[in-house]
Amino acid sequence: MSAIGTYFFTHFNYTPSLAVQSPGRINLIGEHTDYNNGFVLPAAIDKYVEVAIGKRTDGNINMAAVDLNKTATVSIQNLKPHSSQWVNYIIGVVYQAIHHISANKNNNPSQLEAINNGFDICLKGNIPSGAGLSSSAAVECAVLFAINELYDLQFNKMEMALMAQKAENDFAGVQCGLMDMFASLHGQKNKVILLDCASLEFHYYPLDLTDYSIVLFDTQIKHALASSEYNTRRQECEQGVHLIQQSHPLVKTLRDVTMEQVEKYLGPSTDTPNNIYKRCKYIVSEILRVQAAVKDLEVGAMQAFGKKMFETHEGLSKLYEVSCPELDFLVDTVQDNENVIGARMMGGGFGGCTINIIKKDALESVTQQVAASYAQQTNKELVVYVTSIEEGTHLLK
Ligand code: GAF
Repeated sequence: MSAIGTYFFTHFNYTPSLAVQSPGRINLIGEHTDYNNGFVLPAAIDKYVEVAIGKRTDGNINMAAVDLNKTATVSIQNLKPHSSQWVNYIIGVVYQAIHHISANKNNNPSQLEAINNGFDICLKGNIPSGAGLSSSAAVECAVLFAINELYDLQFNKMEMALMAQKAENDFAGVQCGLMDMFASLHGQKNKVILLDCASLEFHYYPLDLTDYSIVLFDTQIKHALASSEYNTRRQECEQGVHLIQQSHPLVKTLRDVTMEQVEKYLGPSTDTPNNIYKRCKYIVSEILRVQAAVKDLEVGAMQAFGKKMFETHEGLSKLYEVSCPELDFLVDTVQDNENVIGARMMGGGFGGCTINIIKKDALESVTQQVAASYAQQTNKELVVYVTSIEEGTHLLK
């Protein structure tokens, strides 16, 4: 039995029907572009959440979170946002699954009946929470994948990603985009995925880093993604779109907007609030940057790719204003280091990790140097993850 299966047995005293592993994610480039219908370039990583699940017959969902040492029970008949956020990550996707099945006119009533009988679920993981590696998306995807298998619901991965996003929006209260759930479910070993968040088309690129490693430097500052700032950025982008729409009614999102339009309708010569101008300027340039970065990847121009990562950081810090002093310090520290070809803050921001592409030969010396300066500057320990790119959500044998 898998380790998570054993935990399940300890809690519920019977053998689970199945177990699932679902990874966290990195994102090479394309930050805050997902909810603006732009492009992102994420990958699944070697940090994950595991769940084991078994059927019940009394209509309850019994949950055991091993790492938190907590349990909870709710009735499946009455799913609504819970006071404990970890519970929301589980019941939010169950609610979405039930809703999705009920809304489908050709649904199979026996599926609804089966899922309404409830289940036991046990979860455990090693994704540091608040580090910007999408531990919550990994939980949502693991639970959804598990119930999809358990009840043979036949959802495809994109449907599950969209349902998990809706669960995060409606139950966890974060107006996040699709990237994290998409990456967790669709990851493939040693490949990054270019996702077009407008058409939902995606393409895998082998990431052949040969002499380089992807390294995450964790500031240990807990990002408060659910805090108002993330949702505020979204609103500011929408306000920018709204202003441009008055002259260009066909513009629906910042994906449809050019840099010239940003300057003309939102720039310093207009009376648009400066924040709206800065946010939109960053997003429109980042959407273009991801497309150019993918061309670098295609021809193996990793130095050019890395340079774009630094540019992204500059935009996130100065224009989008979602960085923090610790993240800026970590990027500044490696900016002129010839062994680091690219670095930037990653994820929602306000803490969490920077992502760095570092020459393998120099890995130890660079990390020691960065850790020492970080400790001196902040009095905090730098936590370092050398990451590998792994398979997305899957059943555990
Ligand atoms: C968080 C969100 F959940 C994603 O949807 C994305 O917007 C990201 O921040 C920023 O790129 O991880």
